[in-house]
Amino acid sequence: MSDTQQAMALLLNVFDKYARKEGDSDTLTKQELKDLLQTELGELLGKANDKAAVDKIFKELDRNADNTVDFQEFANLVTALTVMCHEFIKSSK
Ligand SMILES: [Ca+2]
Repeated sequence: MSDTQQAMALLLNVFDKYARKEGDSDTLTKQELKDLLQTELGELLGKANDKAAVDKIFKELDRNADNTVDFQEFANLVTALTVMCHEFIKSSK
């Protein structure tokens, strides 16, 4: 597998691992998103422990406002974080 394919497989695995914890196994609830952010991205996000921050991220991701985050909505977060990392790497060169 190429690096890109590995990265995509990893993302799908992470999403699946948290989405299956409670309720619908194809979507993330707010609690599942919180667990995912804290466990997988805690260092990167830092403030993910802050309840208001989790609420804000959840609200922004849940574009169709059905109170769950599906994979398509989750992908927006991944894109935003990837762009952020890219900017960071570019600016630190
Ligand atoms: Ca949604």
